[in-house]
Amino acid sequence: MNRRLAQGFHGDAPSRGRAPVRAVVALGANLGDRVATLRAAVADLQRLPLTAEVVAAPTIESVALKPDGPDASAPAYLNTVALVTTRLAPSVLLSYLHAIEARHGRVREERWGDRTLDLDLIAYGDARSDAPGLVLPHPRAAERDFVLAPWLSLDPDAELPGHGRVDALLRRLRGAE
Ligand code: PH2
Ligand code: MG
Ligand code: MG
Repeated sequence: MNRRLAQGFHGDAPSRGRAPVRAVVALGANLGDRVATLRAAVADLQRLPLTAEVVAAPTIESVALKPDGPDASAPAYLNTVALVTTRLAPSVLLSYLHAIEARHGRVREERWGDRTLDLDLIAYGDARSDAPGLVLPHPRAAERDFVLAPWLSLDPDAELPGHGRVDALLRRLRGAE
């Protein structure tokens, strides 16, 4: 795709002078006032330094996915995706995402436990990374309808680096259900 975007990944290099990169952020909430929390989190993204053009998809409701599969007895999620054009390094952006989660009362306890807010960095331009704590693209994005569908609604030509077109991934996922 875009070489400048691919070159945007430089670990912890200083932010100044970086080319803007389009990052994909998935938002989810299944506790508290989900609508208000997601709205506030998108506003927080819009206030990030070195960041412009935050566009969020309409929210969708989805059954909570737990390590053993979907769990209809858990509170349902509201999910959305935001496209964020940023000059922040990926590790810095991720730190800001964690800070926004913490500001909205996120407590890190059990894996995939219920939460007031979850922000996942799904993709950062074309970057691929196996760095612990910063795997890019997000390792489970290709299997998540609640990530792919809102993303596709914002960008009909979206591609998940290393996995191909999001529309094809979503069709395959839905066909497999
Ligand atoms: N996030 C999880 C675990 N399970 N289920 C839904 N429906 N939506 C989520 O955003 C979600 C989930 C951990 O990241
Ligand atoms: Mg998540
Ligand atoms: Mg997360």
